[in-house]
Amino acid sequence: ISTSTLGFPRMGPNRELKFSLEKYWKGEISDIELLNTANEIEKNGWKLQMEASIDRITVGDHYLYDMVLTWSDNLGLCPSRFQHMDAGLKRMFAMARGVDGSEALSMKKWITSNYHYMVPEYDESTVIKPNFELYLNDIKRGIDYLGAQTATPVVLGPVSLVFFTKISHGTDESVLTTLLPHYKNLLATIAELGVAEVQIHEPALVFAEQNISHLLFIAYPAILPKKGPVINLVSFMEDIGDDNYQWAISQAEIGIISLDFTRGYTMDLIHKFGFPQDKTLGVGMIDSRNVWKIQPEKVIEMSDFLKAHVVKFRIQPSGSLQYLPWDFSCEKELEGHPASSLLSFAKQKLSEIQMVAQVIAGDMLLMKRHADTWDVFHKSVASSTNQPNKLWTEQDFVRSEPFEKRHEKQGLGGPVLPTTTIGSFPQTKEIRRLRSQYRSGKITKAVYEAGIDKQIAYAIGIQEALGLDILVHGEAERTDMVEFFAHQMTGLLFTSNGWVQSFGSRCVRPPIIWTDIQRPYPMTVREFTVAQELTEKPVKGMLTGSITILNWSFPRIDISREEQAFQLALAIRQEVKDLEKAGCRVIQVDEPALREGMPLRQQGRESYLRWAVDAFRLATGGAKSETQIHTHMCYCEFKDCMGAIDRMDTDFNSIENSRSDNATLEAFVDIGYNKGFGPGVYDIHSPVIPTVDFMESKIKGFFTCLPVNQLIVNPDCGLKTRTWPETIDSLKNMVEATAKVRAQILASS
Ligand code: THG
Ligand code: ZN
Repeated sequence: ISTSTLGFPRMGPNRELKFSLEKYWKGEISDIELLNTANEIEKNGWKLQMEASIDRITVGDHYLYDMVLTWSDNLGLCPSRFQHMDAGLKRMFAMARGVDGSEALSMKKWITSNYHYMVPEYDESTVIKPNFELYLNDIKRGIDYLGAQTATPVVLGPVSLVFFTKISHGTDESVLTTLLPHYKNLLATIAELGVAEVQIHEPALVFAEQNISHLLFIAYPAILPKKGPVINLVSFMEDIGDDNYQWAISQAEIGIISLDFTRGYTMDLIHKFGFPQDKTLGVGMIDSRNVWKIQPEKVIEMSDFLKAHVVKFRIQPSGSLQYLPWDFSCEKELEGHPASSLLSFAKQKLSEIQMVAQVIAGDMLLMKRHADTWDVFHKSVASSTNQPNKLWTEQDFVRSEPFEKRHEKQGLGGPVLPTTTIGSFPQTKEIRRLRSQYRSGKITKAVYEAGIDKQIAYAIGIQEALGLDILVHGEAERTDMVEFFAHQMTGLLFTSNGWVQSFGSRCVRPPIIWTDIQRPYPMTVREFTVAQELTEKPVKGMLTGSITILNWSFPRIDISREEQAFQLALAIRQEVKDLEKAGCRVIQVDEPALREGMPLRQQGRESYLRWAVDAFRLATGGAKSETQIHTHMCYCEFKDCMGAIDRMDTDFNSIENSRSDNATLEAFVDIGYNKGFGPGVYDIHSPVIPTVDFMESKIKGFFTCLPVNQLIVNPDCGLKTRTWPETIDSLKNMVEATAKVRAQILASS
C-alpha cells in the first residue's frame, strides 16, 4: 500500500525559520541567508519523510510566510498600494506586514483552524504578471534530492485562489478566467520536469454550502495538460459535500482524489456515490491536526470500508502536517512518559502512516501492538483519574436570576458609557525578562511576585490617572492566554518545543489534553487581589473560557470534545467562585475561539453551538446576580451564530469591531440583543493614535443602533502588543471622547 504526505511543518525543529525571518525583517541577514535557512529546513523534512519511506513527498510548498500569500505573489496578484515595489521577497513581506503607509493585506483564520492566511486582493489596477522562478527552482531542488518519482509539486488551485481573494474589480469568474492561462502554462512547465504526480490543493472544495461549481467547471479541465503527471486533487479540513464530490469523481483528467476522513462526512459521500475504480483515493485518515495517534477501532473500520468500496487507494495524513510540532522525541521532559507511545508530532506521524498502511495490508501483529498501547492507557492512566461525570446538574447552567433582575443589582456606581479595556497591557522587555528568569530558576517566587506586583501597581496607577472606570490588572504574569490557565490545571501536558505556526513567524505551543481536568488551586486570585487593593474602582477578573482552551489545545480523541469542554468549564466555574469570594464584582470570561470551533457544515453546527454555549453557561452560571459577567470575542464573523451568543447570557459582551463599520453591531441589534455591549472603538493593531474626534463619532455611531445605557466603551483587544506610550495616548483620547459624549447626553436630557 502506498503512502503520501501533503505538507510538512515549515518552521523547523527549533523554529529556525521564525528566527531567520525576524532577523531578515530587521535587516540583519540577506535574502540569500533567509532562503538558505528555509531550504535547509525543507531538506531536513524531506530527509525524514524519505527515511520513513513515504512514496510521494511534497515539494514547492515550503512557504516563507503563508501559502495563499506566496501563490498570489507568484501570480503577480498585487494590490495597487504595493505596485510601486519590484516583485520579490521584499514586496511579498510588505504585503504580509505592511510598509510605510501601505496597510498589510488582511489576515483571516484558515478554515476552522488556528492558522491564519493572508487575504489576496484584486483591484482595478491589478495586472496578473506571473513569476514562478523561485517556485520552479524549489521544485528542481526537490527533484534533485528526492527523485522525480517521489518529489510531488504542490499547486494552490485556481478556484481556491479566487475563492480566498477579495475582489473589488470584476467577478470571481472574470478573475478566474484571467488566471487560467497562467495556470495552464505553469502545469505544462511542471510536466516537462518529468515528475510523476502533481498535487493541486483546492481547500475551497470543503466550503460545500457556498456554491463554487461554476468556478470548477470553468477551471478544470481547461488547465490540465493532456499528457504528463498524474493530477492529485487535494482537499482537507472537512468533507467536500455532495456536489463537489460528484464533480470530482467525474473528471477524467483527475487521477487521484485526496479527502479528509478525520472530519466531516467523507465516508458517507463514498457510500452514497461510490468511488471510481480507475481513480486512486488518497485516504486522509492520519489526523494532521491532532497529536494523538489514531485509535485502533478507526483503523479496523477504515480497513473494512476500503476493502468493500475502493479498489485503488493510498494512506496519508488528513492535511499538511504544518498544524503539528516537528518532533516529539525532542521533548526530553516527556521521555519515558506513557504519552510517548500515544502521541505523534510531524515526524512520528510518518511512522504512524506506515503503521496504518501495514495494518491495512494485513499485519495484524502490528495492529495488536497498537491496540495494546491504547488499552494500557485506558486501564492505567485514563481510568485512574476521577471521572467528573455527573458533577453538574441542570441548574448549574443557569444564572439564578434573569438579566433584567441581575442588571438592577449590578450597579457599580459608575457613569453612563463606562470605559474599560479588554485585559492585557503592554508586555515590556522587563516583564518578559522577569518571567523567563523565574521560569529558569534564576529568581525566587517571592522576587518574581514582587516584580509582577510592581507591574500591576503601574497598570492600576495609569488607569486611575486616565480615568478609566472598570480596571484590569494588566496580565503581566501571563504569556499565552491558554497556556497560562492550562499550566495551572491537572490533566494537561506541556511541551517545551512543541511550536505550531499561527501566522507568519508567530507560533503557539498548544497544550495536550491527557486525562481528566482539574483545577487544584486558584489561578488568578492573587493578582486580582493585589490589583483590587490598590483601587476603589472595580477590577475585572480575567479568565479564558473553556471552549477557547479546548480549541487551542490538542484534545483527546477517545472522549467527546463536549465532555472535555465541560471538564474545563467546571475548572473555570471554581475560579469564578473564588474570584467572587475575593471581592471581584466583574468577571470577564474570554471566548475568542468560540466561532472558530464551529463546523463548516450546517449539519454539525447546531450541536456544536449547543454544547459550546452550555459549557460557557456551566462556567459562568454559578456567579451571583450581583456579579457582572463579561465575555470578549474576536477574529471572526458572528452573523451566523448570533442566537448562540445571545444564549451565553452574559451581562456584557465586548467584540472586536473597529475594522467592520457597524455591521457586527447591527447583527446584534437585529436579534434584539438587550444586554450590555462593548464594540471596540479603535484598532489596536495600527500604530496610529486614534483622535478624540474619530472616537467621539465612532461612539455616537453606536447610538444609532443601541441605547446609551447598553453601551460600554473599550478598544479592540491586544494592547499587550503595543508600547506604553502608544497605549496611554490612545486611551487618553478614548476617555476624553467618552467624556465629551457624556456631556452632550447630559445637555440634551
Ligand atoms: N493564543 C493561542 N492561540 C491564538 C492566540 C493566542 N490564536 C489566535 C491569536 N491569538 C493570534 N495568534 C498569535 C499567535 C502567537 C503569537 C501572537 C498571536 C505570538 N507568539 C510568540 C512568538 O511566536 O514569538 C510566542 C509566544 C510565547 O513565547 O509564548 O506572539 O493568544 N493559543
Ligand atoms: Zn480579542
